[in-house]
Amino acid sequence: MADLINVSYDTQIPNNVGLSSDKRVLKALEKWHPGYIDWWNDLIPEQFQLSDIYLRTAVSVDPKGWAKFDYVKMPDYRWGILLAPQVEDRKIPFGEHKGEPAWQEVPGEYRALLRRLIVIQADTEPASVEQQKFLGKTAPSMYDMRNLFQVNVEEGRHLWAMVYLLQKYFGADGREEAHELLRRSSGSEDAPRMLGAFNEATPDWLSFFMFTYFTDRDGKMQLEALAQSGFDPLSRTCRFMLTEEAHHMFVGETGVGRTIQRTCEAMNEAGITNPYDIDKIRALGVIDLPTIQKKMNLHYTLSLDLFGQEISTNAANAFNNGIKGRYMENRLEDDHQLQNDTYPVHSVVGDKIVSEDVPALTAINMRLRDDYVRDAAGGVGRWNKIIKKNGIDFALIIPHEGFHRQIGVFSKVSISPEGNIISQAEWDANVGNWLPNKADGDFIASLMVPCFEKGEYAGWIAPPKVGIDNKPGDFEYVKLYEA
Ligand code: BYC
Ligand code: FE
Ligand code: FE
Repeated sequence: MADLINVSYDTQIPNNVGLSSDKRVLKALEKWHPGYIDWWNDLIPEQFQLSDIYLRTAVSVDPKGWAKFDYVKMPDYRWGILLAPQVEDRKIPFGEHKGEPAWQEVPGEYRALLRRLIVIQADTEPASVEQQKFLGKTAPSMYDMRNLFQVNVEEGRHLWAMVYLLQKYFGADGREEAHELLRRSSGSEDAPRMLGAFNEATPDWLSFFMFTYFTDRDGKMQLEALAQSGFDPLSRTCRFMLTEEAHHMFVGETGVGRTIQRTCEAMNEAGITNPYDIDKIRALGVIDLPTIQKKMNLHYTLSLDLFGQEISTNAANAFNNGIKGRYMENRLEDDHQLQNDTYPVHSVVGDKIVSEDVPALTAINMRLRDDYVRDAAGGVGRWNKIIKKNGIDFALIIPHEGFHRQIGVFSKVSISPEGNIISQAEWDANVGNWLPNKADGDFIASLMVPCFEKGEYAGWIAPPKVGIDNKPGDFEYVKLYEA
């Protein structure tokens, strides 16, 4: 197939995969479409569905042309199926099939494994939109509201991307899975989303920023690993999704950074130097730094759980079979097969945390998590620079990998943020200082008042340094119409 760069609009579903000549898949997607639109319309409050929002839409997948900005009503957003251009003669880059031509069809023996990974990836996308569904109502500015909805429509598109793979390559059970993706729902009792973090609430905007910084970054790492896949359509889909992911993490990093900036400014204006003078700081209408640390502790650790067990035969198989690779696989200098390699993994032995070398194949999840931790540390360092620049004596600290874990070797013990194994009683006595407690949540909720005047910002957050698409500070990012 020739490289398709420009998106074609000759069917209801914009795409660069030649849908108009693929009648079977087109029909299946057209059948799925109304359910998707219903899901979207039931989710996002009507007031926002009617509004014109300054969104970017992909109209081409080449590096310069894919982001076109214009006012769009969200239900009219062109959710498209966009794959990165096919690399000619692409070879499977790792595992036992390394060097063989990349698969253009699903390899029969790995069908179940591949489908499972695609379904899990797919499940997270609508889940995140569900978690964020009420945030529009308390947006701290129109700029932020626009960013929220940009993230939401793109997560919707990511669902389309995975549903396309299911419909095109997995026949009847792919259709069944596509259907189930619209049936499961975040936090539901009887049909919850598949992974833990995607059933948690995103109750306020600080959570939203932490989520897009830490949890969307798991998305980045997982997509990077899947972009290496020997199954070429999955690789191409993930490569294009990654271009959108960068903006989601930008929203998170700058959102937390602006929150910190405003807190520091308010402290300085009021002459408060002690960051632990919490009542006084809160009285200024800003979020104290220790509470920001607690929010970070929560979202960081929920995100660590998304990497699965440290030692996993699922992950070993996915690597060995050429289905899911490592972060930056192409830049790693080894045999890309890991038959004889080892990798250090922590475990709990008695009351000690020890490191042991295990076969590298089984430690693929751990390795990706280590790469994630390094990647996530960058922004935390930049947040600390903001605090320092404002002359306040405080630093955010990434907690120990064993703190507050539900999955893996640390899930059975209690560990402090510093990495000490502690008793249940000690955990219970301190958890309110380490993770957001009820009073913290209530306080943050009290600040979540909408600020819908163009160019204005709620008191707890600083304006951004630059506008979206280089727009000036008073740009009308959302034209709000009453329902
Ligand atoms: N919660 O052998 P293990 C994103 C299950 S985020 C609940 O370690 P594996 C996004 C596991 O399923 C990226 N269950 O599993 C971000 C398994 O169950 P079964 C999403 C969990 O497969 C923001 C069992 O425990 N994409 O895109 O090695 C906004 C044994 O575990 C959890 C992907 O994750 C958990 N946290 O590793 C929007 C990529 N962890 O099958 C979007 C696809 C594990 O034995 N998924 N379990 O019943 C994968 O690569 C892997 O499935 C995982 C788990 C890395 C998630
Ligand atoms: Fe996504
Ligand atoms: Fe994302």
